[in-house]
Amino acid sequence: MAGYTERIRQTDRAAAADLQREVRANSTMGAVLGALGMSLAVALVVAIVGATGNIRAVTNVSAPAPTVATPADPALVTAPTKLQPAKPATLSAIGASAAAVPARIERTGPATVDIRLETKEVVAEVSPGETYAYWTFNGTVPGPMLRVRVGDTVNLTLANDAGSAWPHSIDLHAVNGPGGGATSTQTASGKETSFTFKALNPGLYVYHCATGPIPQHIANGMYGLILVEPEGGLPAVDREYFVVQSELYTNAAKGTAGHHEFGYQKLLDENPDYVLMNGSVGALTGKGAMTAEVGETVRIFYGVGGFLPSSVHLIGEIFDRVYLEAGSAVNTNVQTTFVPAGGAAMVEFKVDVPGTYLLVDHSLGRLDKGAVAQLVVTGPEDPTIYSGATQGGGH
Ligand SMILES: [Cu+2]
Repeated sequence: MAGYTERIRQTDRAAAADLQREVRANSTMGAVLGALGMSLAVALVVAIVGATGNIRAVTNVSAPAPTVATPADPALVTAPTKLQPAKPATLSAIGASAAAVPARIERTGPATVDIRLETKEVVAEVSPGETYAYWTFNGTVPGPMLRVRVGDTVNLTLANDAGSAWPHSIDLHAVNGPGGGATSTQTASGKETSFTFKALNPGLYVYHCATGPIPQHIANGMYGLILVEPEGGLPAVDREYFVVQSELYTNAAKGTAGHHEFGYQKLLDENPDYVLMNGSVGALTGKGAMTAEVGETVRIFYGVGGFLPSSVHLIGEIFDRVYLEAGSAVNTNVQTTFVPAGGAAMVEFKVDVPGTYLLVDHSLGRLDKGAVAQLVVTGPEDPTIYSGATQGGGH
């Protein structure tokens, strides 16, 4: 064993000596280069010339990188640190109230229904001190929730405000017909158009503007929901709310004071600055929160008006029933339901315990971009169901 150990020591000493020689050589080379004022790149060229004598190789190695053309509008690519000042808001609030759901349809047969919508371009705060030029249906984001019954004949009129800089239109996913109505409703400012459709399929559908560039019109706020009630109507519940998730793609991050301009490159990259429920930061929290009493059943009509699919989750509750993709199939006992872009879901649940519940997209980074709503439940506690604190964290 002693002989073996000694061989190891000798090997170690030899390796240490090699290492010391290498370090000395490198520091000598560094000192020489430093004294000659040579950069490492130049030294590399010298080394290659020395090794190969090939001037062409040197030319290739030392050639500068190809010049990349400067983008025409750097603001679309690089977020400025400072924005133009916030613009005066033309509306006090842009976000539609979650409670603005039309009443349940009680009639037992189909009817002819007249719906009139007005497209309007406005400036509003997405958050205090942060303004954005929204494009809207009826001056809110999302646009108003519409409610008809299967078999109804719908006469839809679209008026475009005289102050609009752009033409607008409407494509309702509830329509069977070309463009969902968009081919009939390309409407110049100050004009109006109309078309008629029969609501053949029950369910909850997204509607949106379909005037080019369509992604820009949608991103600026032009979407909403239309419910086509089934025969006999949806089951009665105590409360109904509607929530539409969407994004804003601007030229600065959420929280940057000033006027945010539309940022098309961020839309292409699917990298929004804001992810919102009902159009603005905090639209559905605090004074805008949904409310319910212990023991009540709640239905939320949930749509995705923007481009990011959503994993809809109510922290501390379980959806007793989910109308998958807002069609006719019902799943039960669901923790998180998936809503695709341009799609919707209807969720129903009974609230058992008082407290503040957060409705989120479980891609939770989006919470910091604004995607959160509150449901405030009041009433007596029930320690047989839950005996812990009723306020505080979660996730
Ligand atoms: Cu539009």
